Amino acid sequence: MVDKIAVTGMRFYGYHGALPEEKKIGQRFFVDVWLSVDLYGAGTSDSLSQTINYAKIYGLVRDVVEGPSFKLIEAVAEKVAKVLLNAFPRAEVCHVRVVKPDPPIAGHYDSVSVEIERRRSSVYIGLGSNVGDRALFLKRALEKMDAAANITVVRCSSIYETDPYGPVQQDDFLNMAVLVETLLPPMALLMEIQQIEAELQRKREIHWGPRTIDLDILLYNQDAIDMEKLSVPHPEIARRAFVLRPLFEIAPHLVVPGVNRSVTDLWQNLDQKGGVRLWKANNGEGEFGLFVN
Ligand code: A4P
Ligand code: MG
Repeated sequence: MVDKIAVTGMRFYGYHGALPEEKKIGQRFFVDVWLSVDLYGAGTSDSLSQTINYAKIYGLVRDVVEGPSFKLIEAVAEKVAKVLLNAFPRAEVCHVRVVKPDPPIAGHYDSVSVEIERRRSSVYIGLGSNVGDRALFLKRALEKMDAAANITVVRCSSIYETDPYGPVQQDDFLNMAVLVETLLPPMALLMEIQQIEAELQRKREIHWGPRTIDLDILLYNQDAIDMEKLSVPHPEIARRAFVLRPLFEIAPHLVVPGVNRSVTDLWQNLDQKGGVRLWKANNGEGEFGLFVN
């Protein structure tokens, strides 16, 4: 998206800083923001309802910068991006620059600043459970994800009961897939879902073994991520019926980067489609379309 709304050179007086005198005396802060937003509708209709009101941008940024103090301008920038992306669903990307023109350091310089870019990301997450009250663990995990700051559950598949996949002899799983929208970058999202696993008594005893809840990041936008602790798309997607079946239900046209094939293509051409049974259909009723009593 190349269309942008910018408000630059906003000037405020705030109390952010690591030193006690910065918190007491305060200092000047300059802020620039750029929001990527499709402006075609506004440009052709000449209607304010088709765009983002820049007066509101100014007010929201002022409330953050003149509000409670942070130690770091990184934290100020992060809060500004979060507030703006939450306030304006039309904005896809938020670019923020926070400048301290008079920081308390000796020497000659113009200013210090940080610049960040945060975006709304679409992420598919696979859920699995084969210990205890399996449906309750899925439900709790969904509730915790939705309650987490910066994650919203957008769409859920039905729940499927699946034969255990892999070498470990264990009970059948309940599996499902969900689409979430998040402002978190990939590693922060992984940490968040691992925290939820821990809260739901997940123990890491046997690799591929029984678990109260397993949350895997299947896809993060169309990104390819190859880090020590995070591989996205999940490397096993294309081989696993218990992942492809629920994903096929909620995202049939989604293309899996790397293999460059759609979920429909992967599911329909999967050799081992067996061992996946519909356990509870998503009928659109109740919380997340599931879990009506
Ligand atoms: N990690 C790397 N990439 C990712 C990612 N995309 N999402 C790392 C989440 N985590 C990712 O995972 C080990 C490490 O993988 C994490 O610390 C993270 O840094 P884990 O969940 O602690 O260990 P695990 O679950 O035993 O291993 P793994 O490889 O995640 O196993 P899977 O792939 O989750 O498979 N059969 C059925 N029918 N249904 C199931 O749900 N699940 C498994 C486990 C086996 N058989 C199953 C099912
Ligand atoms: Mg896992």
